[in-house]
Amino acid sequence: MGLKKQGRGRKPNRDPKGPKLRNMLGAAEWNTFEPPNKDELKVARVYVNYGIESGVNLEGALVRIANRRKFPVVAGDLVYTDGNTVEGVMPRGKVLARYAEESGIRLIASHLDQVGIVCSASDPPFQETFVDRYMVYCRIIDLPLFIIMNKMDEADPEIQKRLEPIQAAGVDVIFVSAISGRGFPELRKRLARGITVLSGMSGVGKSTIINRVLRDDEMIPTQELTKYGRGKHTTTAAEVYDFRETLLIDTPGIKIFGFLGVDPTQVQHGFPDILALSEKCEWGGCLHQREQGCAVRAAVEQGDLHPMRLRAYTEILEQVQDQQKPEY
Ligand SMILES: Nc1nc2c(ncn2[C@@H]2O[C@H](COP(=O)(O)OP(=O)(O)O)[C@@H](O)[C@H]2O)c(=O)[nH]1
Ligand SMILES: [Mg+2]
Ligand SMILES: [Zn+2]
Repeated sequence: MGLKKQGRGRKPNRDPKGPKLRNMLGAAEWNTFEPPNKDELKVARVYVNYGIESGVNLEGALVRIANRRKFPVVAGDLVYTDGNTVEGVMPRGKVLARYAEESGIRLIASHLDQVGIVCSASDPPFQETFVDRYMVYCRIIDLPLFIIMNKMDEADPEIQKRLEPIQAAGVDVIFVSAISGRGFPELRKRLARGITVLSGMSGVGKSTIINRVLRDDEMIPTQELTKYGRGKHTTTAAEVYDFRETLLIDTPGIKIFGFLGVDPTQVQHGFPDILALSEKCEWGGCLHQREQGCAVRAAVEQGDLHPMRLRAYTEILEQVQDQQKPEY
């Protein structure tokens, strides 16, 4: 009895770790709210969340409105407003979510059509495992993904070869240099497909790319960007930029994705080589750990699959399993 009461007393809906998040990746309805008087309100797009306020695009003007604790908002959100405060949040479509031990799952950006992972061909060095994490997440929520390989003006000569397995798995790679402008016509064409989140480690060149994309396009004068406090870099927050008929969202790289509600058997969908091998596993729900008759582990032992691949997969599997622990 006492237990039940306690359970009800918690506020799962407002707690970022609450059980409502279980369906977040599927529907992204978490913490959305349709106000009863929505006909009297306007709809604005959140460009950046400053904490107590958000910078929103309201009928073409960038204005600041007050956030409300009960409706946390992220870059890309469509919110209802009277022009002064956030009064509601529309359902979010596809989202990017990260996870941290201390804070649980946090949304980063919403209403996404595609993800561009920005990587560097020189410094910081390219890491396949960084791409793996995005592949798992994006395959699970069916969000198109491509790679922007930047700094091709000083590329590591091995880089093209290292990308071959990723391209073979169906991921497009656009080779660019934000310094020389190489690859930018192709990049702009790709970015025009829809709302694109650009994500990548610090220092890979995201800000330089966005500046060049916008400047060459003559859509937003650079002084407009600085006027709204951009350019000075806050790597923790996501920010929206207008690009042609659509939007670009700058975000920091994600180390651990928010995988809550994801079934551990889905993880292999981000690893096409492991997925193909798994068809021969004895067990239907084989996770390729200690199961009998596992074809994936057998392939590693026979030298047909690089042990790094199984390790990369297992690392993400453990994150997914960790986030399923009942304390949430
Ligand atoms: N050589 C080279 N350097 C670049 C390129 N793009 C960006 N950089 C440099 O890389 C550093 C980090 O760029 P920045 O855009 O701040 O990276 P961000 O942290 O991802 O936003 C800066 O010193 C840029 O001048 C490129 O295509 N080639
Ligand atoms: Mg930056
Ligand atoms: Zn197996």
